[in-house]
Amino acid sequence: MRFDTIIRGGTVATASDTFACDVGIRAGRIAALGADLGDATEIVDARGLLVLPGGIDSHVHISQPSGPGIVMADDFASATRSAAFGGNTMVLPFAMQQKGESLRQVVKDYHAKADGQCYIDVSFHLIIADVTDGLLGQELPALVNDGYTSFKVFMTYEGLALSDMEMLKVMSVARDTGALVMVHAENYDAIRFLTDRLEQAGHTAPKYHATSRPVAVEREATHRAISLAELIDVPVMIVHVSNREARDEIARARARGLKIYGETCPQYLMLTERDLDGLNMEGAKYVCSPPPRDRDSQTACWEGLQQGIFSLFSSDHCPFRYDDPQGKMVPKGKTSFRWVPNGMPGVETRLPILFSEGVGKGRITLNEFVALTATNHAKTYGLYPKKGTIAVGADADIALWDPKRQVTISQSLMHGGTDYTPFEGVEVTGWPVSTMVRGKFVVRDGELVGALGGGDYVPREKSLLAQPAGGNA
Ligand code: DUC
Ligand code: ZN
Ligand code: ZN
Repeated sequence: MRFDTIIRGGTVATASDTFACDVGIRAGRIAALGADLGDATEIVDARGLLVLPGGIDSHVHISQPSGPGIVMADDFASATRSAAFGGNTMVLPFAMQQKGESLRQVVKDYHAKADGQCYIDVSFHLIIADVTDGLLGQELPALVNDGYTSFKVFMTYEGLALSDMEMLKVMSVARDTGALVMVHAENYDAIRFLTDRLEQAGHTAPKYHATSRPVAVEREATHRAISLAELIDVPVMIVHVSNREARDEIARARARGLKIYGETCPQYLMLTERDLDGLNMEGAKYVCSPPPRDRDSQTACWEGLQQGIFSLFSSDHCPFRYDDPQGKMVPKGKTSFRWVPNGMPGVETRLPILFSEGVGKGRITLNEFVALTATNHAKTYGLYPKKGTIAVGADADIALWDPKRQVTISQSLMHGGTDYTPFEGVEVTGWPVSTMVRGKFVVRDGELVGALGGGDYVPREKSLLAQPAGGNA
């Protein structure tokens, strides 16, 4: 039996096993695993390399409206190119509704931005900002039916924050439709109160962004989100958890049998609020929400990954240029941290950081790495087993990974639209050398070889976590 491609001589790792094995690919899918697979149009030599399911980054922001005068640094082309160089084969950005907009129209608009502009596969979560009867009764159920099976709600941010009543209504639709709710958990009023007070005291530098959103703000909202989910009996993913107290809220809920899941991100393992205290506006590079915390929070996030309290490790890639008035430089007349756009780039550095700091330093196993960066994302968001694993029948979405390559992370190595990386100077061991989507190389030996438009939009099934029988992500 002839294959299009055989990846020969590598070590395959999945979320459960590691084994020496060749991979036979036909028509974009994995068609055989084993030794002596025979002949192929192309033989790829993977000796010395790990053959991993391509990373799935299920939390990225691309081309999202970000306030007057602010422009996100990545469009779909640059974000998916950057993701591919980082070993990813799929990303899940958000189609974000703003007040007064039809969600269906928003989704159409995002498709128009993404169509023909992706190097790797994409699928959209929804962001719900305007909880109308029409949205709850018609648009949302119809969109879930059409494969938009997860949506994010915010408990903070001007124009986005939902009231508890609105959260309950959205959760109720999620329960009825089998969709998964993602929650950004921070207390809006508390942040506004603290921000006003800091500004009145003249505390306007970027570092006060962290002061304006202390742990209690996140812990309280996490607790409230969990309580609301318990009332509705709906599974919820608490995204970008930054600290021990919020983590423990999730752990306690799970111990009580609730389907409450957690995600953390590289910034919460690698940065602290001291990074926001740079010269001039340097700290603005690290302004994101929730903010990076302290060493104990980093430890708590590692433990969360090790103990399965967090099943997802995502980037929360939300890129703005630093040296740019449309990015992190506060525009004239807007004098405080309040106006610095929240978010940092990270889609290209997520995998090397977790591999090096996690697998390389003995904190997690290689199989846990695969679960946290690919398989669990596919299970959580209705893509498994088509995506997120190396198995016969799965899409041939593969990262060829050099476990020994030593790299110092630097902006000069990045392929996205921003002008900085928050992880500048971090030394990692382990690097993706090639990325293949549905059997075609997008990045090969560090060179972009994929075609713009080679990435497809992928409609999704319902989350395994939202099925009555539960899932195991
Ligand atoms: N916070 C978010 O909620 N989203 C994007 C980036 C950020 O910092
Ligand atoms: Zn968020
Ligand atoms: Zn986000």
